[in-house]
Order: sequence, then C-alpha cells, then structure tokens
Amino acid sequence: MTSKHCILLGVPLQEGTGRLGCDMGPGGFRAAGLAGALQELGHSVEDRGNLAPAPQRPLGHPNQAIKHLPEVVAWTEALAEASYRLGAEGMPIILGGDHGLAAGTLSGFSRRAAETGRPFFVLWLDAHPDFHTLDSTVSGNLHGCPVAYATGRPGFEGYFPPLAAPVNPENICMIGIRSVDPAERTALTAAGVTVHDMRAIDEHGVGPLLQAFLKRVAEANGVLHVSLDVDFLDPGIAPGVGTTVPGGATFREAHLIMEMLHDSGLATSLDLVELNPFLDERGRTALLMVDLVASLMGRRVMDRPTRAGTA
Ligand code: B3U
Ligand code: MN
Ligand code: MN
Repeated sequence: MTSKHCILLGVPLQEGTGRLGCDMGPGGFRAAGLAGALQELGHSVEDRGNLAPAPQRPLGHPNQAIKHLPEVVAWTEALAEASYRLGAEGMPIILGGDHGLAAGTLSGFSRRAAETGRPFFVLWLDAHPDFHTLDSTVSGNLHGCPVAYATGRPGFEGYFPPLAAPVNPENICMIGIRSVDPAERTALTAAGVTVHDMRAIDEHGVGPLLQAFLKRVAEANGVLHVSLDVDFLDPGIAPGVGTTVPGGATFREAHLIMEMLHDSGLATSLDLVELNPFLDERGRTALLMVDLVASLMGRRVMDRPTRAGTA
C-alpha cells in the first residue's frame, strides 16, 4: 500500500446552513480519532489546525432570502487559497464545516490541477446536488450553492472570488442524490452533470455506477476530489447532521465506495462536511465518518484480490 502524507485542515464554517453546530465539526472528527486511524494505516499525518476566514466586506444581494453572504465569501476566499497550496503538499483532508466550504475546495484544487495540466474530476456524495445560484436559492442557505459557483454558473461574479479554473460539469459525478429543487434539476441536466440518484443505486448498485466513473477518471489521467456530505448516509446510521433525508446510502454502500476509491488510487483530496456534533448521538456519526475515511485510505477486511481493483 502506498502511504500518503495526509494534511488535516479544519474549516469551522456554519453560516452556510440554517442551523448552528457545524462549527464543532472539526473537533468532532479529531475526537473520533481521525489522525490515529490514518497513522495506523501507515500514513503520515499533519494537523494544520483550523483555518480562519479572510476579512469580511459588506455585500448586499437582490435575493433577500440569502443568509450570511459576507461570511461565506470570506471563508471561500481563505479556503480557495489554502486548498490551492495544500494540493501541492500531500493529500488534503478538509474537516468541515458545512458544504458551503466546497466553494473554496473545488476552486482551489481545480486551479492546482489545471497547473499540472491534468483534468479535474469531482465525486459528490450527498443527498443534495448543491447546484443553486445566488439567484435561484429559495432557502438562502449558501451550502446549497457551491457546485454552481465552482462550475462557473452565472451570478456569482462580484460576490465570490473569480475562478482560475472553473470545474467542467461533465467531470462531476453525484451519487446518493434524493433531494433536488426544481431549478437545480433543470440546470443539472443542461450542464451535463452525472447524477446517480437513489433509484439508480437501487437498480444498478453503487459498484457499477462508481466503476464507470473511475474508469473515465483513470483514462483521462485525471485528478479526483471527493466531497462527502454526512447526509449522503442514511439518517439511521448518521444522525449527526442538520439536513437528514430518509433513504440514504447504507453502511455497506458507503464503505464499498470508499474501498473502490482506495483500490483506484485516484483520490487526491477529500472534504468531510456537514457533521453537526450537537445533533450526533454519542459521536456515532463522527466515528462512522472516520471509519469511512479509513476505508478510503486502505483499511480492508482481508488482503485478497478484489473485483473493483481488477475490473
Ligand atoms: N436544496 C435545498 C436543500 C439543501 C441543500 N443542501 C442542503 N440542503 N444541505 C437548499 O436549501 O438549497
Ligand atoms: Mn451538501
Ligand atoms: Mn446534503
């Protein structure tokens, strides 16, 4: 197994959600033993502590529903820069924080990939596509917008930082989707994002769906960022999140995805987002997320050839 240099960075952003508590997410992942789990697998770990946002400036937007625009923009500015730098240093693991932080990670890692001349791909594991623009969001919660921003959809100019390398929507694969607003549905299809909703998982299984995407990434010699939202998982196994949606990924589906990602050797960066320790039950969601990261980073039940690794 190739050992990696894992760089942990906490991003205690919570203003992108409608409720408080995600700011405790980084602490939750640390308390659940993330660093130790990675070290046990033979990786080196460097915890860079928590990021601070850039200075805020006043920002008004005609969409009155929008909440905390100056705060989310300030975090995006800081994290886009940090992600760009960390992308050259090892395997960044971003400890959220709400999913609004992906505005920063997607833009920063994409910019890094563009400099190396390799295409940038995203695996988006989430109940939601987070594909709203500032104009289309109805809830006004900006964690519903990062993918639209990072792919260069219009309306973010003058608010969010300019994109050095917009993400190609055709290089994004979403799995686990089961809560999509009408404006998002139309835009996702038009943009060419691959969306595997829960029905697709039921009909085909996560294995073949993910394998097809990984094949594309490998054939393009791509760089792969994985963004894992806690609400991708079924609320029965992962209650520690503000936006539970019934009918999510099972324990085994989630682990299989992580194991296949490991076997592919393609993942170069990871977001762990939306953990809300205030809503968790004795840390079980944080512990499950840490176990999933361990599967992604090489933990396996038996050393044996696997179908995913040989397909
Ligand atoms: N699409 C809805 C719901 C939502 C998006 N992301 C989360 N919830 N976590 C919205 O608020 O934009
Ligand atoms: Mn999300
Ligand atoms: Mn979600």
